Amino acid sequence: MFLTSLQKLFSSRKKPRSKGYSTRFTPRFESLENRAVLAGNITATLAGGVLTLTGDVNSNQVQVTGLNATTVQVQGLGTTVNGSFAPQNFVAPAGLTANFQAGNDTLVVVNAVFTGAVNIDTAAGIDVVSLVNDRIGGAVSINNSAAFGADVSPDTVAISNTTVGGAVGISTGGGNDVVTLAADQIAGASASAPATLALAPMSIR
Ligand SMILES: [Ca+2]
Repeated sequence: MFLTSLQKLFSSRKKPRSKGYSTRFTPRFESLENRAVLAGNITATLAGGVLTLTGDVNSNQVQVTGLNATTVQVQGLGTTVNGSFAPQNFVAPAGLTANFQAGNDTLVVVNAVFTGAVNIDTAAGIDVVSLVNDRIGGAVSINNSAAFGADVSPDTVAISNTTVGGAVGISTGGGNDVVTLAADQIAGASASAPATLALAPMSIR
């Protein structure tokens, strides 16, 4: 009885579709991700063992992903890399240097292995730097240089599940910035441990 009522309910809501309806109007959806912003271009080069990412004055967004122990992939997120939206692989970079100039820039580095140093300069703008699950043999420097005007914007820096062989220096400039360190190993000391010693190699200015 109940089922029969349900069946009637649904069958009554079926209305005959006029012929040709499905071909009369075909909505097209364009990817918002690609349309949202033309977020400039990042030049990626590997020279002298250092992968260098150089942004422009636009808001650059890019992710660096370690595919294995030696290969990293650079993928623009709305931003082109060397003029292309296609991911690009770089083999055996020992270190990473990023200069993103002005704009609201985002750099995410995931699962990457670098035997050397990581130096990131996001300059002015509302910038986001995130290091996740990386193995970095050298030091890590993250700062906002004044080369493109004094930084007064809120920036976000997060380093999690990452091992750093050297010191970690973070300078986020002006603005209400948020720096988060979680479950990291810095110069052999655990940053997650509730000890002053764990934070000794780190500077936040
Ligand atoms: Ca930029």
